[in-house]
Formats: sequence, C-alpha cells, structure tokens
Amino acid sequence: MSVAGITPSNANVPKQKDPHLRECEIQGDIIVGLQKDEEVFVFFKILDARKFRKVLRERLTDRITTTSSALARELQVKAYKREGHRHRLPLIGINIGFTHAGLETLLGAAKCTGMDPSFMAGAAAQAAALSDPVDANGNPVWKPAFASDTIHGVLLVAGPAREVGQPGPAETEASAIVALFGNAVAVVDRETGITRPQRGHEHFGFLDGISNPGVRGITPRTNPENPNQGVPGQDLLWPGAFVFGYPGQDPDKPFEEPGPEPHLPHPWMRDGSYMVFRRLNQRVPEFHAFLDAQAAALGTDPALLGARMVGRWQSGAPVMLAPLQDDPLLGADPARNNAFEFSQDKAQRRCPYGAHIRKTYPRDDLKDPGTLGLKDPEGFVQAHRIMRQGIPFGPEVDEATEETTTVQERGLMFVCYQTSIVEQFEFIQKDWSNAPSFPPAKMRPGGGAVTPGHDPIIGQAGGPRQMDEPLPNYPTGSVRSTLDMPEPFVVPTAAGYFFMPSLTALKTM
Ligand code: N7H
Repeated sequence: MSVAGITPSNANVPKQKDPHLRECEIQGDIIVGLQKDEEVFVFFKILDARKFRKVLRERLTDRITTTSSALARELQVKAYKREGHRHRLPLIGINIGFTHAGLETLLGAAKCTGMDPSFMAGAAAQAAALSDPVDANGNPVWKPAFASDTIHGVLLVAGPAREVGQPGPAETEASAIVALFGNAVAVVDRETGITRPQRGHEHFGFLDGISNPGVRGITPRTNPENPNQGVPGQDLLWPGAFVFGYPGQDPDKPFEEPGPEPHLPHPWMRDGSYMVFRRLNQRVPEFHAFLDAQAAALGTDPALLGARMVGRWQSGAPVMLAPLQDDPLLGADPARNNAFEFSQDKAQRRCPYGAHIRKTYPRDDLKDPGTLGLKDPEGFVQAHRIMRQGIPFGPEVDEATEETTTVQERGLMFVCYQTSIVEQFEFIQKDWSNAPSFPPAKMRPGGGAVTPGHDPIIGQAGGPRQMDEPLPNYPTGSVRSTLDMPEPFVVPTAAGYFFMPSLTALKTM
C-alpha cells in the first residue's frame, strides 16, 4: 500500500500462522487495555504474606479482568455506542502486579531468581542510568512515599468517569479491595489517572494512543493489502514481545518471522508480563510558552513547531503525511493516520530525526546501508517495542493562575508492558530518546552529517538539550536550524517496575 509516496516495506511477505493465546490467563491491561475513564493505582506493601495470599486466591483472583474479558468488553462498548448511548458502560477492570521484593515476600527468593536484571534491581536503582533527576547520592528525586518506602505491589482499578461531586466508581472499588486485605497490606501511595475532557488527548494537547504494536493472534487484520499488519501501518508482532510463553521478536531476522520464546526462568511466569510505571509531570504552560517564544524567534508557527517536536499534529495527523499544515480528518482516521515509514524521508524534510515518534519507534529508519551494521534493521527495531497503556492525571490548566508557570501538578501515568524491561522500555529511553546521535549516519538537506539531538518530549540529559532542524525544509530548501531546550517539559516524579502474573500463578501463589 502506498500513501503519499511512503511505502510500507513488508506488504509482500506472506501471512504467517497466528499463535493461539491463552486469553483467560493473561491480565487484560497488557495487550488489550482496560476500559478506563479513570484509573486508580494503589501501591502497597505486604505486611502478612500468608493472609495476603489467601485473600488474593479466594477473594480477588476471580475478579481480575483477563484478556478474554477485555476483548469481550470492547465488543460490548462498540455495540453500546452504535445504539447511540452517550454515556460509557459502567465497567470496572481490575489487574494486579508485584515488584521483585513483593514476589520474594510471596514466593520466596528461590522462585524469583534470573528475572529481568532491571526488574530485580528495581526502578530506583535505574534512575541515574535513565538520566532521571537524582540527588547527590544517585537516588531519584521522587514523591516521598516512592523514594522512602518499600513497594511490594500495585493494584490497578479502572472504571467509568465520576459524577460531579461524587467519588469515582474506580476509587470506591479500589477502597473495597484494600479493605478485603485488611491488615495484610499497608497502602504506600495512591494515584488517580483521569482522561481529559478533550478525550484521548494528553495534557500538551496531542492525540495519544494512536500507535501501539499489533499482536498476532489478537489484533484483527483490517489492511487487505498487507497480511502482516492490523490497521494500515500497524505491524503485527509475536506475542512473546509482551507476554511470556510465546514466540517473540528476533532482532536479527525479518520481524514477520517468529523469534525464540523469551527466556522463562520459572514456569510460574508463563502468561505474565513486566509493567513499567512512570509518573511523569508535564509542565504544560511552560511547554506552550516555549512554543510561542521559539516559533517567534524562528519565524514559524507554534503549532508547526510542536508538530515537528512530536512528529504528529495535535489532531494526531503525522508530519510524515502532513508536513506543513494540520489535517484533522487524517489525524482522526485510523485507516490512514499510522500508514507511513521514515526511510524515504532522507533529509528530515518531513519529520525531524529527533521527533518523539521517530525516536521512540524509528520504523524502517535504520535501513540506510551501513547504519549500525545490523543484520535486519527492521527486525532490530521491532525487538525494541512496548505496549503503552497510560492515562493522564491532574486538573486542566487554570488559565487565570497558570498562564506561563505550572501551579498544580498534572501529567501522564505512563504504563507500558514488555517481556524485557532492559531491551524494551529502558532501551528506548536510554539508547534512542536520550541519545543525541540516534538515529546515526543521517544527512541534512544539502549534505553534511546530522546530530539529531534529544527527543524533545522525553529525552533526558540532566541539563540543556537540543533538537536538530525544527524548521522544515519541505519540499525543498537547506536552511539550518537548531532548537535549544534549556528546561525539560516532562519530569519523572515516581516510578516502579512490576510483574503481572497469569491468573493461574495468582491462584497458586
Ligand atoms: Fe510517547 N506526547 O504527547 O507528546 N507519545 N509520550 N512516550 N510514545 C506518542 O502514536 C508523550 C513516553 C512512545 O508508534 C504520541 O499513540 C508524552 C515515554 C512510543 O509511532 C504522543 C509523554 C515513552 C510512541 C506522545 C510520553 C514513550 C509514542 C503520539 C510523557 C517510552 C509510539 C500518539 C509525558 C520510553 C510511536 C501515538 C509510534 C507516541 C506524547 C512518554 C514512547 C502525542 C507527553 C516515557 C513508543
């Protein structure tokens, strides 16, 4: 299929046989996502392991939302919408995960060896390596509860929006579940994510949740021209990239071919997944003031500058397909808004190399001869993908008190799933978003090597950052420009690494 001269490369690879997924075993947030207008995250410490296991087995596990129930609910929600209902169905979704310390408390240390090294070390130990803000001792500067207390697990409760002045149904359910555990747990922290009134848009204003990988055996194929895609542009990956016990992605082979199953150090991990949680504050007034000031200085439009930093317009339209002006119909059309690749944009004329979506998912961008000496550049990229299931938090900007400076905290409860935190989430953050020279060996219009710079949204340097070519040289031109970003727009304020076990593992813990 060809869209505006941007041709996906895998259209002619024959369809592979789909694996069968044990949908009743896999927690529902991992691949499908819980239906959520609000989501409560309860971070807890286990005080009485014996009682905790009993309540988990007898009172909670049967209520965990599985992949099969999340899929059935999606159909229900669609049918309900088709009937013309404006309100959302009052569905409550429940999932649960554990840190390495939590698993050791429940299972004993011998059953928790050989897991992902970053998971075992814990999120705090990785903060400095990710260039998160840290103190003089290398400890992350987080919300006090996260920085000072042991967290053993997280309970996720998702539900419909609250009525004005009432507690949300997810809040009420989360409190009821915590009460079931009684003195077996202590709540360390409680966070609430809330979708914004501008539905689907995160706090900077951009449509989010457009591009997640498709999963063979789950994602329906709706692109008649490419059997290796879900919606056009959504490459189908092997489930082992996200859940243990299935073929995964081999970085050295074409991504359409099944790779080996990810290493399973313990049988109880089958059908489970690692979850990365990051509470990311967004400095929204500062971001928009920056766009206004820099656009004026560069002689361009703030909306175009923002689109070049993200790689998409606020509507979701990708700059690869709409390089100079927004196209809201394109942004809203799932059949078109993800159907593009990067390798034909040789000199970042359409999309800067440093744009958030080009950094975090470079698609076929590493194909240029010689780049990194990779055996299969696309296979390599697809082995470093994540399944994002986050939700915004915090109030809308108060125009009266927050014109240029943040007063109230807001941002993204970033959540992603994978079978290797080292090779997936951390690789994207460290080796791509934070690395000024990624993607390597790129040229600028008129020749000359490029340092793409930092991902302007999440790239971290512990100091000033830069992005190359905020001004488009499209369709022609060779104007050189650099964007200086002295302050970050996104600041991590808490994080945790969890494992989401299968239903059988939860019942037999
Ligand atoms: Fe990002 N943003 O609003 O600017 N992200 N992100 N992200 N992100 C994406 O394609 C954003 C964060 C990825 O497949 C979109 O769904 C913000 C982290 C990946 O083409 C927008 C924050 C990491 C993709 C944003 C944030 C990623 C992606 C376009 C923090 C991982 C898919 C909508 C506050 C390390 C790329 C879409 C693809 C897309 C924004 C965080 C990764 C608008 C504000 C921490 C892989």
